[in-house]
Amino acid sequence: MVSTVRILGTPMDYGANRRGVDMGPSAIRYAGLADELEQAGVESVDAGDLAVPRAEEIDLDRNVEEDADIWGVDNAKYLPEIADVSSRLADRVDETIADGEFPLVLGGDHSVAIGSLHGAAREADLGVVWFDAHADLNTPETSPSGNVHGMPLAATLGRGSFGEMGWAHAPRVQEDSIVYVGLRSIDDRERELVRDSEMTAFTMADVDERGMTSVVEEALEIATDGTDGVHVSFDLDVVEPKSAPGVGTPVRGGITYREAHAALETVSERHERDGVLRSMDVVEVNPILDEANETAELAAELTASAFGKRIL
Ligand code: B3U
Ligand code: MN
Ligand code: MN
Repeated sequence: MVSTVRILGTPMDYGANRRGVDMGPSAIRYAGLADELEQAGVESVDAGDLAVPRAEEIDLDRNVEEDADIWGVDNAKYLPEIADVSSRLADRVDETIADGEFPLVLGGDHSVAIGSLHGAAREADLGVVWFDAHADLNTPETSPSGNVHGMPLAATLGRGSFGEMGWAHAPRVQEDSIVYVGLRSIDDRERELVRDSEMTAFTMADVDERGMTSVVEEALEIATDGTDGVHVSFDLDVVEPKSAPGVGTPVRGGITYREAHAALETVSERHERDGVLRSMDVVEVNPILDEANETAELAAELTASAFGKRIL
């Protein structure tokens, strides 16, 4: 069982350059996260949301020019704002672990992982299991969109130039301890980066061939090998859009509702055996794109599966 779960809402949408994903933390709470966690038998405390200024308050033209002039980075939208939120989030995650609680970061877009990984890897060698349709390994140099939610792993690994956000490089996250599950949409230049890296990538084809349980068991083997614990980063767009319609960049052919539960049940089984889970984020829920808050409900349910909720 995990220690008390501390919910750290991070309503950041700068990385997706799209409004709505900032409402993710509220939508997941509204969908019954606290009840779900109770049913999983874990205690939780809600630490509220980090302060994130609204995107409308920020002049993006100013921002882009200043990014280029001051930060030396011209293809990473809202980078100064993301750096500020990330550094505060990293402190909160680190503090939570130091207090003996379990950080559960609710995004927001996937750029929140820059802060959660940095915080979780301050006092530990950290393995990572990254559930996502996308590889999120673009750098400002390779990104086709300039959206930082496609770049968090590059920032963590110290690849590409992030100007003054270079601090995001977390040396205690080693490439060969990072494992992807569910990949199916990778940009051309990003594909080279993944292929040339030491990360392990389980694509949808691997999930088809081997089954989810076996894939996640192996992912955890790799991520725990030589590390002190594992961070699970769960991007809801890894799930088939029919079951998770409320995400900014849906990609057909994702994991099913059942596979998603099986994946996180496998994580929790492993955690029950040897306490490997250190921190987690649940990201990219955008309730505006979802008529019935179905994606947030799924996010809440899946979190409970990760923390030990079972059918019987
Ligand atoms: N790889 C694309 C698209 C993308 C990445 N992450 C999401 N979308 N959610 C990019 O913009 O980097
Ligand atoms: Mn992602
Ligand atoms: Mn994604």
